[in-house]
Amino acid sequence: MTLVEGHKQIAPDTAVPVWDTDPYDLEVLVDPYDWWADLRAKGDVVYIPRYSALMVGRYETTKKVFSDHENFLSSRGVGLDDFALSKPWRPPSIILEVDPPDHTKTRKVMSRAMSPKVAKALGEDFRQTADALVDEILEKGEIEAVVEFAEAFPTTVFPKAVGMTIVNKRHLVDYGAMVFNSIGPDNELRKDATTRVPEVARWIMEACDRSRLTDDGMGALLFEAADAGDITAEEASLLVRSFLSAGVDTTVTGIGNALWCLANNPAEWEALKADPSLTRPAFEEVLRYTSPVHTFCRTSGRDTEISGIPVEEGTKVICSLGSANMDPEKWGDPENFRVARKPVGHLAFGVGIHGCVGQNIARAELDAVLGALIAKVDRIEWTGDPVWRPNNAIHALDRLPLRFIAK
Ligand code: OVM
Repeated sequence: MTLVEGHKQIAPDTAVPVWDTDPYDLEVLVDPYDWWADLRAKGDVVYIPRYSALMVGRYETTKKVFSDHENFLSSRGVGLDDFALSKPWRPPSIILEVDPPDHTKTRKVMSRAMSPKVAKALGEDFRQTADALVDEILEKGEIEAVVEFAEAFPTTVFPKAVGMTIVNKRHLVDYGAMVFNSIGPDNELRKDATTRVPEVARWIMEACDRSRLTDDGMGALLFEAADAGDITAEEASLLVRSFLSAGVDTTVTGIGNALWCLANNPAEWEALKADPSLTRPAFEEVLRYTSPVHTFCRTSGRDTEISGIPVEEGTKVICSLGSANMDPEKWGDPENFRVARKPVGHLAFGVGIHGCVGQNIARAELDAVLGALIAKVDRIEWTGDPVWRPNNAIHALDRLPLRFIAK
């Protein structure tokens, strides 16, 4: 069998449009919007010869593939490597890279550890931290907001929420970037990420050990589930690793992208300040408009179809959540960032049984951050040009030179 990017080479159905392009080209990753429009224009599903994979980016099709966990598996990896054929770069996640019935048990434990009740209890600390951080930023006036705001907030509140006693903020941010770059092809981004794997991954696993966690955080809730016999202690540690894989870089990106949206759309910032009840909808619109996680793959576990087109077993399907979130068929005027849109059904958290299990925590973090901004900040202005940072799965900023002017 010929392997391409760690998965089986496929012979696509003759009815599938062929598009000779690279979804992971650096230029596409830093400015994907026109490329996404081209992807949607090609059809419901396209064949990407470079990676011998299918790709979807229209809203309805992407949602359908993502919702269909019986045909489109996660257990064979959510990147281009097929775990049935090539060795994963780390022991697979027992909640992300898994199918039912195994998934059902770990998902339940993780949902409980990040329930609305847990998120609500964390809200107080999130708000205090956000208030203090915004005060600090207003004192400085001009900042590089990726490091000084977007990274600063989650790396302060999240390890605390998990109950970590050893914290290395740099490792936490880098590990997230590694995990997300690793679900792309074997390009420079992935190679760069993996050169630092041994050091960072060892630190991460140490930090996940029960002995390194307090007895009152979200981590402790997982070990309590182990004590109750719902999962094993090893599984609890691996689920703490999932917190650290998926909980830092994503929320860092959410905050950075929110600042980018608000600085670029002063009238929308004014509308938000005038009506703080739009805080939650504004964050949902940031998610729709910028898709912090832009791409995930699935693998067909059997011969199946997408939009009537045959799909053979073992086919990687690259799903562009970012493109789906900009599909005019679904959104009408997707290119306008509108805080009052209320974009119900956006795919930024995914959809179906693997939909983001941490979304309550993410929303609580952004409630706190946006709340503090609304309370204290009058204007958010550029002091230079924003720069995007390419990543195989994350659509994030690298630099946000901003000025914050107090009310
Ligand atoms: C994990 C995990 C979960 C969601 C996303 C992610 C690719 C990782 O369980 O490790 O990043």
